[in-house]
Amino acid sequence: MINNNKVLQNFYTSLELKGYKGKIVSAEHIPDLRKDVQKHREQNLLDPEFYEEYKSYFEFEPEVDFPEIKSLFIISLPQPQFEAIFHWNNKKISLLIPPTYLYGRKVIDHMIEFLNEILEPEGYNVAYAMLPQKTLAVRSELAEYGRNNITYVSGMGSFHRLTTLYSDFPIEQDNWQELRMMDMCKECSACTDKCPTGAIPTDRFLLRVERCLTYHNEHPPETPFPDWIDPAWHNCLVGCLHCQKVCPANKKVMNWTEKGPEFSEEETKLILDGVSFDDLHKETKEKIEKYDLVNYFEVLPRNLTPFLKI
Ligand code: B12
Ligand code: SF4
Ligand code: SF4
Repeated sequence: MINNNKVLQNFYTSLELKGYKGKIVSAEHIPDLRKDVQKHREQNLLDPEFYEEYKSYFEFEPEVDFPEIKSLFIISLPQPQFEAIFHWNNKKISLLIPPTYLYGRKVIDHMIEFLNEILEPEGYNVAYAMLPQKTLAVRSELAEYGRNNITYVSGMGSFHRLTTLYSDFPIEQDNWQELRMMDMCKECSACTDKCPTGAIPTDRFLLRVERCLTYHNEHPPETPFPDWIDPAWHNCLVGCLHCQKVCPANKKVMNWTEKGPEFSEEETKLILDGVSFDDLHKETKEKIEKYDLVNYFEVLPRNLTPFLKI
């Protein structure tokens, strides 16, 4: 028990030193997380195609290398947006990449290492968890929902990345809150008004995923954008920032932009032509790898087209 208090203290102090925020809840809540999502499926509020596609993102009966999962650690790390540049017809086309798209794998590895450094010396194990992280963040009181269905962490706005880790660390005190929307949203509808597709509903809270631009521009490259999407609505290389940009809770973070990759005319042409990653020049491959953009490389030809107007 004394040792466990030491671990907890070390966890919260380390978070503070790094500028992260985090919470711990009992792993007994894994079925509750499942219920939170399933409930909406049963009420036919989740698009069936979306549900089929995304259910593999969650493991509600996880298997790990240690005997028992006792706790869930959820950690939030501040994240900037990035500016990618494409040279095209002697023009410089600047496109934003919202927070959490770049360096995804690096953040996960870093989080595993961060927690391992705290727990391993005390004999506890850590493993990467695949759970509905927004729900968990709000249930654990780490975050609150915005009306736009994105989570907000105090001091970070929506510019943060969530990582969840399983552990066999036993927790004494548990904290499981009701799902909560920010107070600020009660008097605001800026995101609903700004969303070009009507994905943020006025008659319910749950996002109409099938209307969200992000859902369509993250889809595999062979899926063209549906006809109802006006090309003028696209605003990012991948993802969409309309509902985060307009949000007053993001005032302090909204201009946090870091330099992303820059592609020459020749590289842009190869990307647009759909040349496979392996067939790119070594320097282009290294650039894409450096920014950890490999997972999104295949969606670039389709996503770039509306901006380059060819
Ligand atoms: C599937 C998914 C998507 C799908 C569907 C989004 C969605 N709303 O579900 C698509 C592709 C559209 C998507 C888009 C985006 N995503 Co996404 N996505 C995920 C993923 C894999 C699962 C999310 C999930 O659990 N969906 C299921 C639904 C049912 O859960 P939910 O949205 O939390 O819904 C709950 C609430 O609606 C609540 N609820 C219902 N009624 C009510 C009423 C009230 C009053 C309240 C308060 C709550 C409430 O109950 C639901 C269930 O608990 C997670 C990663 C992960 N493993 O968690 C990332 C994740 C959520 N996405 C992320 C991001 C960054 C985005 C985008 C912002 C990307 C971008 N454009 O820049 C957009 C945001 C779009 C939007 N407005 O929501 C981040 C979130 C970071 C953050 N700050 O919250 C995550 C955590 C990935 C990560 N590790 O960084 N995403
Ligand atoms: S824009 Fe307004 S309603 Fe939407 S999430 Fe931000 S504060 Fe809430
Ligand atoms: S990400 Fe874009 S399309 Fe999706 S809800 Fe927000 S504004 Fe609407």
